Amino acid sequence: MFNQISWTPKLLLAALVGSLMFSAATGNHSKNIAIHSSKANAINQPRPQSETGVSQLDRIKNRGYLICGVNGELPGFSFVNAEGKYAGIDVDFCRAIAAAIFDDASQVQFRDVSAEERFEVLKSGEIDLLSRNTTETLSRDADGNLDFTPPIFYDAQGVLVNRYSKIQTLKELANKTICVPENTTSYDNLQDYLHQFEISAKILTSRDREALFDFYEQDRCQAITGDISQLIVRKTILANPKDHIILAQHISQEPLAPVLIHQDSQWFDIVKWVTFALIQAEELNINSENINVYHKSKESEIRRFLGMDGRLGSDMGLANDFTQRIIEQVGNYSEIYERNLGQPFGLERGKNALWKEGGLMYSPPFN
Ligand SMILES: N[C@@H](CCC(=O)N[C@@H](CS)C(=O)NCC(=O)O)C(=O)O
Repeated sequence: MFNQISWTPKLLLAALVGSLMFSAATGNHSKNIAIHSSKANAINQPRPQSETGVSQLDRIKNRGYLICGVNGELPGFSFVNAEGKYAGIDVDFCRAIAAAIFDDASQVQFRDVSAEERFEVLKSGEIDLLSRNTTETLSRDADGNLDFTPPIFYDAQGVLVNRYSKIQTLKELANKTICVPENTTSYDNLQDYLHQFEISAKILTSRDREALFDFYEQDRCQAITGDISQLIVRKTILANPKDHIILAQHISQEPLAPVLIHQDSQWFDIVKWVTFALIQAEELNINSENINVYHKSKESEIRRFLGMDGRLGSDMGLANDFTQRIIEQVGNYSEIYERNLGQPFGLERGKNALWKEGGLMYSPPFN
């Protein structure tokens, strides 16, 4: 089982500090990736399968490993932990894909990409997949020749304030300064919101999330906005975490989903059905601990799902038992969620619960 860490507050802090030090040591963003010139992009640009005859799956198999673009500095989603290993829900998702393709969840290389460069790096062909707390929006989907696979985390945009500021509603942000990261939906949504509700507040922005939290702690801004998950995680290392609250009102919904280039429907199907396999495994109560019991199952739904009958995997160019590989090596959705977000940060499942428990997580049939 991957990165099974028992998270104590100390370890958590060490991990987060370690991750921040790592980023400082390597230069804040774009640690492993430089944006190529447009000429280099043109050379690297993966051409449609119809033109090259080489599918994305074959490219990955020939290379011998998957390349995933991640945030790299966001505990719970993707960061380098105290043991120097990448961890987080976005990271485990990439490992699940590697397990499905190679029967080896470790056959994946992670590259840190900033919010600003993420879509260009994906389009340049340097990464196979962007698994980086990225919100699905129509303009991103349509505009950039990109495809979003199903969300792996349903988030919302929230606002963090000091509880002694007495700010309780978004309207009370009038005449205050609000910190927000650049090149994000958080920035666009904040502008829309202030405009729509005629709230006159100042916006203080930066590409550097850590700088924004510094501004907030120095009271250069009286509120900070972003995906609620990251506010919850980052709040844990503020000087006095209990002094800060997330307002009950939300600015927007932020479905975070993996992204790939719109060019190869087999690759899209693989990434999509790996997501569904994680959800379906939870729904069928199959996890990394009990999967052996299910090898002897006589239920046709389970036999098909685990690839003992039928050819669901091979129809997509994978092994028929790709779901077994994922569950054995990485776990089901619930295991991934608890390992990365539930246990370390106490983040409740909420919208990320299965549909039958009131959430939005739902898999179409494995038929
Ligand atoms: N989900 C939002 C926000 C994601 C996001 O990139 N958030 C900030 C805060 S964690 C970030 O990663 N900033 C660091 C950077 O710009 O590289 C989006 O897709 O735009």
